[in-house]
Amino acid sequence: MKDGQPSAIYLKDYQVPAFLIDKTELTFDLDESVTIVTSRLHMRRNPESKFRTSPLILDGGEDVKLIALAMDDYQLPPEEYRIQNHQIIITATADQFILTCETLIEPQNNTRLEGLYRSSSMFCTQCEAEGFRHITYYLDRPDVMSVFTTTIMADADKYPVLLSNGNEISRELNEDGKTVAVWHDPFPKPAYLFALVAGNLEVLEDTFVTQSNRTVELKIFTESHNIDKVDYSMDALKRSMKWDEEKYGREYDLDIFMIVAVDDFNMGAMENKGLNVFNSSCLLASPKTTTDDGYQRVEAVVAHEYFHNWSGNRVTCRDWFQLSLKEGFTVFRDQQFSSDMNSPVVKRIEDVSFLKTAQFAEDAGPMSHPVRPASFIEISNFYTLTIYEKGAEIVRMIHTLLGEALFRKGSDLYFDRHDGHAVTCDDFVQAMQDASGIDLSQFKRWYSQAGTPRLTVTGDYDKSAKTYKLTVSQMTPTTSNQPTKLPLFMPIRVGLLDTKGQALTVELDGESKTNHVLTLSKSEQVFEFFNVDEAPIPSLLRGFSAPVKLSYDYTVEQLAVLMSSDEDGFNRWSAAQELAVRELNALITQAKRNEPLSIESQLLVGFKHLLSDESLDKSMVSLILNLPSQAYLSEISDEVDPQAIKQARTYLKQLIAKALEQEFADCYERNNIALDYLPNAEQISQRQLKNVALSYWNESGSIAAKKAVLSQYHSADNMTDQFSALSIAVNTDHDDSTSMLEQFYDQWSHEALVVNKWLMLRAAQETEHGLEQIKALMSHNAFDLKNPNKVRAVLGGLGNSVSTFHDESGSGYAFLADQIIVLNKRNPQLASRLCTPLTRWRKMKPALSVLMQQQLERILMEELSKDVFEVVSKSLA
Ligand code: B3K
Ligand code: ZN
Repeated sequence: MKDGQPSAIYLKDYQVPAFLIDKTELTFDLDESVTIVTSRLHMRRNPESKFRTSPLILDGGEDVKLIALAMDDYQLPPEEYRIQNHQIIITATADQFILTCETLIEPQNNTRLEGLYRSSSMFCTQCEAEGFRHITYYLDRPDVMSVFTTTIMADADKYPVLLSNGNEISRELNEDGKTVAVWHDPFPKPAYLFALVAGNLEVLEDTFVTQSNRTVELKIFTESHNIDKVDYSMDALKRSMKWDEEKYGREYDLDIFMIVAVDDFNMGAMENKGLNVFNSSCLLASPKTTTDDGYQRVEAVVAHEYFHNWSGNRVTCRDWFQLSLKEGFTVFRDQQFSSDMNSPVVKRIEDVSFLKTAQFAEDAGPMSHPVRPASFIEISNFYTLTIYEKGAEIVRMIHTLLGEALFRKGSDLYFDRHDGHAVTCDDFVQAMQDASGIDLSQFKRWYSQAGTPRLTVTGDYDKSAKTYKLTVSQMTPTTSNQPTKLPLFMPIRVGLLDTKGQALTVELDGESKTNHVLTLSKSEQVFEFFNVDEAPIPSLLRGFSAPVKLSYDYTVEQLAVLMSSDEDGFNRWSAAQELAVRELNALITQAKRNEPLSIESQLLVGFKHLLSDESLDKSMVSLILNLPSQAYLSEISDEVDPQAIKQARTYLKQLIAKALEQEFADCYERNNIALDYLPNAEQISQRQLKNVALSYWNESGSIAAKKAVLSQYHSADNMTDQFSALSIAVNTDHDDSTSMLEQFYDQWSHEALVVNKWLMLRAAQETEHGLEQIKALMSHNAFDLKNPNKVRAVLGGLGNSVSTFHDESGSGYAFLADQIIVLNKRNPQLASRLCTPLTRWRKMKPALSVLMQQQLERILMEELSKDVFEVVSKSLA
């Protein structure tokens, strides 16, 4: 960092705003060269602020030019205000006044993709968290809630669609050929929920009748070539609206709900009031262009953004430290929704597997932070897995502790009590406590303490007394800035099995059943079960009832029993993972020592059984067959050797593939049935199993399998099957992989989202000249540095390629650092996200660690955005 270093802001310094804005009237005169924004802010001093004479300070950005400033129609001369650090400071103000502010912005030059910018031929906005200040000067903080009226003027031919939040209250054509549309949103909201869209767009329309019988208009807008791909999103939206009424009693409140798809977008989607803006990758779906995973993502994101209408918009965050108030709760809600729409156990396994791979890694790294952080330099860096996924786990634990009925009582109280207000995580927990009568004071530590707790469990059976004692101890390793950790309050769901896998009905605290919830609150606690007829196998942390790392010294035989018989589906998967991890770790150790790899795999018997038993859930079987990922094995390693992990995974997969070649072939053939594509749970699980089986079968080296890969690739009528076959071919150096890749590009070059999949697959390819390939991709016609999806496809793909990224010369790291340095100026949010793989440097084997560190140090020498500076400097600290 060359000049002065950006400084952190702290939760402990929070003050209520000195001024409020009751009404916000905005006028946008949109144009391709300059856009003029005029605001009329109806302001008054906040009676709750103790600072009765403090100056008015409005946030702005380096890209906003002030043209005129007036107070109650009196033009302020330059000596009556000053601009400092992009803020306007006005020392003398009345207690109540109207501030008029005219600013000039250039959306066409906005490459940061926050504020107002252009994507393709449209104008669109992204204001969360602090984008609004790049549009005009404002009190850009979530606890300033205002009623917005927005006037949009734009060329009628080029921009027939003009949208903002709320309802359209008028629309007319000016004599200069511009349309003037006025939108009014009756619900007070913070500026981060403001949105504007202008473009030449097509629309899919539908309606939804709410539980109180109001008809809501639903509109999804896209560019014309994509309008055939939003039927599924519309369906998901209607299902979400219904589900939120039934599950949470939440009804939609405006007369219209709109979604717009844009191509250039920094994240997945944004919940602006009444006008959600989506990355097209999270909205568009069609069988031929979208995989099953893509469909499920669309369903989840549509639901997530819709659910924010209550958990985020009607009740919002007091300050950005409370981000998880809306994100953790809304992720929990979208997880529940997807679980209800599909298979609960499969959904849980997928979510936990993601949490344990990515959030646990974040929690153990230099950016580790509590779910309610105590400080930050750049809030955009805190849209993290900890805020979202761990935040959702915290809400899930409350749900487990309270049970369904009391949890609903708590959420009703929360929404009623805080409707229209900006509140804190404590307010959420308090509502849950008040509604249930359950003391959650110790539980609140989950919000302030970072790091993943470790649980160690031992069991002690007393044959004569028929009792079984479980001793559970917890400890959370220190994380940056938090040397001491206190014990946490958490639910641990457990059951006991006999040696054949039958559930034992046992007594705890006077209750006899097969499934108990223990509440752990101390560093060490003993739980005693009665009427235990034989020495049991404990099934611990069922459903992953708390986000912890658990260790219990199971024998291989016990794991095999859990894997085949536990009544808890999640723990069946978990036991299989544990077995696979043990074998992979043994192989990784051999690889690290340069020994020949060899193992007697205990997985074969279980896998053989899974492949032959047609009564089992196909998704579950697929999930169990998938070996722990490269990323997960890295997360659980003390010292990461990427090449050794890759070698171990390949070895074990081939060993299983060869031993069970016939079983995989049969399983593939049985499930390779032509179907009219539907993205439902039944079909998805069938395709999932078929493609996992094909992947193993191909790994066995069988010629028939190679033919099957090629034949599936060419005959597939849906993207799931086509892309699975292509990925299998590319990742195993199939003789036809080059021609398949070429054919794929030719077939899909007109579909941006499919091309992105192709970019990612090629970028992640394990080849000798990987870096040349990456460079060629970045100069390919299909690449565009302005489009975050494409950048993530190529540079994310690079991060996944062991041979290219972790090349021992350090060339992969240096290349990524080069790109971060370029993007740091164009799009700081994107640049900062791309740093993640380098931030893991301390855990890498020494030869690689030092090379990563050097690149971080090189980045730090540059003139950096706050975003990149924060991540890189914290990583090196
Ligand atoms: N709330 C937005 C995320 C905004 C990210 C800003 N850098 C999407 C979501 O979580 O629903
Ligand atoms: Zn969200």
